[in-house]
Amino acid sequence: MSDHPDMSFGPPHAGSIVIEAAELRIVSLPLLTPFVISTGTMTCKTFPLLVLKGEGLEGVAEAVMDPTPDYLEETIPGAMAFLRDGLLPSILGKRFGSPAELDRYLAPWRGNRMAKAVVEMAFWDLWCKRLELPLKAALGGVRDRVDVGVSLGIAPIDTTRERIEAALADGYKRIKLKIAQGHDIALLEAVRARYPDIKLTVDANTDYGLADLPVLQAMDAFDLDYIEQPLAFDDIHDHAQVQAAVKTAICLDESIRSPSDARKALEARAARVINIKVGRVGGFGAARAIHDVSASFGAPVWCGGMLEAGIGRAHNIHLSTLPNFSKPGDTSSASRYFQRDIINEPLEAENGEMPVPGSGAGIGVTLDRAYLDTVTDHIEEVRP
Ligand code: OSB
Ligand code: MG
Repeated sequence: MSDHPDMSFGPPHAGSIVIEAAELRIVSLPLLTPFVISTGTMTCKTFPLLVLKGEGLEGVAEAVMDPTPDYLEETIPGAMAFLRDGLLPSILGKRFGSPAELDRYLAPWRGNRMAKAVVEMAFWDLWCKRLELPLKAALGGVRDRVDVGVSLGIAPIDTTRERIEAALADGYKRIKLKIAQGHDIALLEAVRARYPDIKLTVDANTDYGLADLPVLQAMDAFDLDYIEQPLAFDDIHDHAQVQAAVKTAICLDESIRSPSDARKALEARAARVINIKVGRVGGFGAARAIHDVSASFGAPVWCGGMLEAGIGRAHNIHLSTLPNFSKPGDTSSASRYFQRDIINEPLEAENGEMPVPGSGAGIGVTLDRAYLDTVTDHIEEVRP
């Protein structure tokens, strides 16, 4: 844990704020339906929730790492230790003039992007409350509602068709099917037979290898908007071979952790579409830079999801208002996942459009503290 002697913490000004204290929780919400992807099954959404406090205000964010390293390397136990013993003690009691200043402060530390993201995202909320600005406005967003689709977990084909029927009835603008080896072509044949014209995508969550090129090429027959993350989580290079061999656009999720990853992937023609998850890439500073570098390549982006509860969902919706988020995102209605959310305001899509929450400052939603306490497994206060 190094200090940053070159950092200057400027004098107090309108937008600057001291981070005085932090409340760190682990929250567990049962999922209404188990969510199955190629790497495993989730029956419960467990996540760290961070509240940063300063000058009478609070900023809040959810972290997206899983209990075990199923999606990327970070884990909840590892992140809790780093946040408690490293990251939070290093920022508590300090004044930051902007989220960009916090990003520069955290930049020397390698990796740990999900842990950095939860801190940066909570600080954006806090800073926006100080400035009395909606997060959307502070980010440079351009719309009041964002197009959304659904992500459907692996299930028997009949079940998937029922879920598609329900999602289309609700007006969702894109159907993303989770696939895995052996659960791909027959699924696509059955779905396309029933729904020849819907906007359809697939997400392999890294389940394929270069040896599977023939299967990936066979997917060209189904008019998919993109094939998401066919190869390994830590690979960009080999995706270029896949993109060269298939007509369908490749979209990268797991393998894009930074703006330079996005630049390299687009330069190498390893993908034509990027999935941005603010919680995966280290926060809004990096998410915006990935948005911008993708735009410079003419590559559309869309906002991914990690089954977030209301706080993380609200952050994602604000991010999705940036102009190059031109494909439907994964921030569908919270009621698709949870019996009850941890916020007071409903986050429900209308005809496939999710309204940006709140007209006031920050993320525009508020914690339902009484309910939150009943779904909190662990709580601690971190002080300087
Ligand atoms: O790859 O986008 C993914 C959920 C868990 C882990 C990885 C992914 C997902 C989703 C969820 O697709 C989408 C959502 O939040 O609705
Ligand atoms: Mg994905």
